[in-house]
Amino acid sequence: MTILIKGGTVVSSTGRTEADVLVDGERIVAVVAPGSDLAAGITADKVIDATGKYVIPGGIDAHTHMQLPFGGTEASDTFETGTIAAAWGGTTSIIDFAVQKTGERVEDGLSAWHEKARGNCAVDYGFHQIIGGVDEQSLKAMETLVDEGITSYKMFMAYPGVFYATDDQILRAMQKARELGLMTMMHAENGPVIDVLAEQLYNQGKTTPYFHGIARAWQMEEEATHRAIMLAHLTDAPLYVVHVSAKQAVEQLAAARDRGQNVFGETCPQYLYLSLEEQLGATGDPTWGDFEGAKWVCSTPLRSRAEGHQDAMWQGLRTNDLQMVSTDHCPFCMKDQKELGRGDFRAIPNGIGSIEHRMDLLYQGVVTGQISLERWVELTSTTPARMFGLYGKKGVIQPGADADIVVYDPNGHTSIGVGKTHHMAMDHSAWEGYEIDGHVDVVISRGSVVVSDGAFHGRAGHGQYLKRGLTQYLV
Ligand code: DUC
Ligand code: ZN
Ligand code: ZN
Ligand code: ZN
Repeated sequence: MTILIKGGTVVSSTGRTEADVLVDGERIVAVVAPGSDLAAGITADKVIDATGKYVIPGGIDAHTHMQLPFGGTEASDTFETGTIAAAWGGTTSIIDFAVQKTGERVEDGLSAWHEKARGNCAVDYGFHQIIGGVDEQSLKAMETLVDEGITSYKMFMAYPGVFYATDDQILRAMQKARELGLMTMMHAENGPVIDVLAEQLYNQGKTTPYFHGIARAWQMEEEATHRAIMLAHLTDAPLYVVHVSAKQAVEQLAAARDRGQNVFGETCPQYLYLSLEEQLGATGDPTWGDFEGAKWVCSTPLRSRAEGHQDAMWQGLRTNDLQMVSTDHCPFCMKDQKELGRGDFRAIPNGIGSIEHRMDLLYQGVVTGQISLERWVELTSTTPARMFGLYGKKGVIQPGADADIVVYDPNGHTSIGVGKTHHMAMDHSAWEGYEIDGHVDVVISRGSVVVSDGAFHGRAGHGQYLKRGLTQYLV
């Protein structure tokens, strides 16, 4: 099967050009100037008219949690529903986190994750490995990850009793990672301090979702980010800080990068657009809020707009002190899930679902002049591919690359909300009512048209496991 995408503007991280794109089977085979002899000679089984539209490499969401057991329940998107929602939104690859729980063997955690995903994904998928317990066994197991195509692993400075790693454990893991070439990913929040603050608030009767954000103070994100950076400096290990939300954490990343350290940061749509004030405002009670606020409980938390955190995230994206935008897609329904924390914000499962909207939401940054069109592609596809060892196959439109392509209509429109464009397995949307200038028109995953004409044509099982190489982003 050959597909010709004709008349569009092909956008890469470095520029844009009018070009026709020819797909043969699962790969891109030619990118040619329109009107050229070469273009005139091309015939294809299927022609997609992209006139007036952008032709971009499929999105790569490098931070998702399908079916994650967490907070006494399990993230509500399966690999099937979550990757179908991804496809709808122009994301053609995800990197999910396989979990080794404390006390479990890394190999067992990983094979359980393969079991969940295999045969169920609508788009391609890879894994990072969560190391939930650093000991001799797990350090040894890290040695096998590269062969499994897993070249990054994550630790948590938060969640004592669940995933939490102490500084001495982090040091050992980073030393091992340095030896193996693995990228260390860090959830950088000081969990033990946050848990004390949360308990104190609870004991004062401050039990609504709003206090989740108060307890998870920016000081404890800045502090943990700094500590992680120093441990990375000491061990000469590259470091990738996930879900950065505090302005002060960006400053820590910027300072480390100015020193020449291989330190990187990711933010998420929620930290660009949503704030603690709006979380409160969306509830009935202007002082402490009510349970509605649970929809926006995630960690790191939404932060104060008055303090300038959202502006700092956009600035970090422009200055390249933040390199990527992933979702941290971790969906929970209100019913039976978020509701576990009614009366005690500490028991609300943490997470927001955004996998379907990342490309659209970030495109609004282009519309409002916060980032360039090229930077949009870089943040959502090209850098994720380079950062996590997929570049060439993914993240770029060029001959030889997988035919993961999105035709994006800048003149289209997308209304976000349950009952509108919503395919995630959630009974609400953190993005309800958002109106998007722009529209994901056609999505091609490894040569198959999975979304077009407002319909899903893909299937669970089309998505293949991505064995990733080492990071290609180091200086
Ligand atoms: N943050 C979330 O919001 N959900 C899952 C885990 C995390 O760190
Ligand atoms: Zn995290
Ligand atoms: Zn996460
Ligand atoms: Zn459209």
